[in-house]
Amino acid sequence: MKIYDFEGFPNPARVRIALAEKGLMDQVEFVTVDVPSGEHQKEAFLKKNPSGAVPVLELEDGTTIAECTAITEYLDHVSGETSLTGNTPKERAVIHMMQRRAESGLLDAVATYFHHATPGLGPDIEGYQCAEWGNHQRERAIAGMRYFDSKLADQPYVAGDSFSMADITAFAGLAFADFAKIDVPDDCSNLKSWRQRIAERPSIAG
Ligand SMILES: N[C@@H](CCC(=O)N[C@@H](CS)C(=O)NCC(=O)O)C(=O)O
Repeated sequence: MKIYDFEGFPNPARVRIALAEKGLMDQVEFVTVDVPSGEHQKEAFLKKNPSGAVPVLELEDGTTIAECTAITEYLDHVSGETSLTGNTPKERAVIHMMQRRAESGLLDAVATYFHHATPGLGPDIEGYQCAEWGNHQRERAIAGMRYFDSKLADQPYVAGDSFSMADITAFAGLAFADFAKIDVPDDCSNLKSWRQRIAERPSIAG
């Protein structure tokens, strides 16, 4: 299988963590899509993902799968026992719910701030910007951090007792927040210690 991505960017990082967690790194060929130069907006890549975003997984039969959650579902199921997306109906539902909260309320909120209220990827890439909307999303991201801090007061991982896709999304959200210069509030000690613990996982620490 191939992964089209740009190393170091937050959404590609989610899939790279999932691959490492599943021990699948050596089964993947990475193809760089030069996002800072706008390659993701060119026709050749839009045929693989009309959203013009990385990462994209391409299977041997040519099937292309975009969206980190869909790619992670595939990786979690293709290699035997699932470990990132849950086993029971309840686990699966809670993981998806918390993943979506991390995506919408943290990672995507930071991304919207970055693309709208900062120079983002530069004038050639950022076709439309609305600073007011971007700054509102910055506040949403900070509220998201506080939400996860409160959840992590009572449980070790974002979706409960086990590491999951929801932790990966929240971790990538905080990495993007660092890049976009949105600080985790000082009093979010649960979130900070969770982050330290997650950063020590071999899939991330290397
Ligand atoms: N919801 C998508 C988000 C993908 C995404 O936004 N990727 C960023 C890189 S971190 C991108 O390709 N951005 C290009 C752009 O915004 O022009 C996913 O889960 O894969």
